[in-house]
Amino acid sequence: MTQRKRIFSGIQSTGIPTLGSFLGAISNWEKLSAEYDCLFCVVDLHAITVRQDPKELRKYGREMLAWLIALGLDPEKSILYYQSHVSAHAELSWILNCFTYMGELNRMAQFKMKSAKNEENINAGLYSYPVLQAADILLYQTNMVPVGEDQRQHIELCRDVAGRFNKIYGDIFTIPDAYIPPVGAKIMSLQNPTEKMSKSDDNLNACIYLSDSTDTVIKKFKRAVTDSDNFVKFSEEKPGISNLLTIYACMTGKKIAECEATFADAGYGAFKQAVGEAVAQNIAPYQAEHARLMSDPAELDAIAARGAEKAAASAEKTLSKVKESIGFVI
Ligand code: ATP
Ligand code: LTN
Repeated sequence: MTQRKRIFSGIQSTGIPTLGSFLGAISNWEKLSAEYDCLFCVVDLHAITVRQDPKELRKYGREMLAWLIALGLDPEKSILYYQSHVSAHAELSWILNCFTYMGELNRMAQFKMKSAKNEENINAGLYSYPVLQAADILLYQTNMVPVGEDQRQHIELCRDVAGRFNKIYGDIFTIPDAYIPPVGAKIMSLQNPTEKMSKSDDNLNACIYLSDSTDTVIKKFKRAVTDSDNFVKFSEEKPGISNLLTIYACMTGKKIAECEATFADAGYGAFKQAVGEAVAQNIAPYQAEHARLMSDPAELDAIAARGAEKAAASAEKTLSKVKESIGFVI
């Protein structure tokens, strides 16, 4: 029997997941998990690159795990766990820091954006964030990393660092490919459609959280910023309407052209209402499942413990190979 290819992806426990992370990443995780050997990690070590309240961080950690399961990831088939439970991530990250150039990290768009937003706390962890991400991926000999468009640059860096390491020490790491969906890879803010929808946005109207009620979802779409020509068409000059068309297409499984045709004579009011309803309808069953899972935190912790045990066993194999190849006394 040939071995199944491996998938790894991660999500930060910095809040409730958004429609953006669902469409750009998690919905693909669910589809891919049938065919691949998967690890999905709640990356709490990454989360502390921005200051977090301890109670909130713990709450959002469990919340995120429950969301992943509610959204269709089966802990019996995929490995689900918290990054901080597997110490190999931090260990390999240190080692890879010594193989990553500052010039490479200086170019990272996410670092530039996050340091502009957190001027009072531009810490070394935020700077070397992509190195920890590379460690996450490389520890498991990952073949494919399903992420949104914003993570492309980090996966490229991971490939470069892995290639550099392999060139010096032999074939230690599998070089991973990014898996970025053709539609939905970058869902934009509802208030500023030239910026990514992000769960850490201060403007609550900018973002659909998967926990939002039907009323809230519909209200947020009604308030979504668009142009004023009232014509439902996908175009670079119409980022707001194009974003809503992308969301509607993802929710209904239709092609963008079909969606344009459906709303050709509708006007923005009716179109926004339809997008809101499609999203609310789509997320409602996940919310019910999430609530059920959250009612049993002990079971969630047990799932995470089993996940960490399996992940650690796999990570340890790569870490030992790395340590041996580098020349540490073993
Ligand atoms: P934060 O605001 O805390 O930095 P985030 O909302 O930007 O977080 P995560 O939730 O950590 O991002 O991202 C998890 C996954 O979802 C990543 O693969 C990321 O590329 C993807 N993703 C996040 N936001 C979007 C978006 N707006 N459109 C498409 N994919 C997204
Ligand atoms: N950086 C990602 C989260 C993340 C990740 C990973 C994604 C951490 N480690 C490994 C894929 C693979 C983000 O900000 N969304």
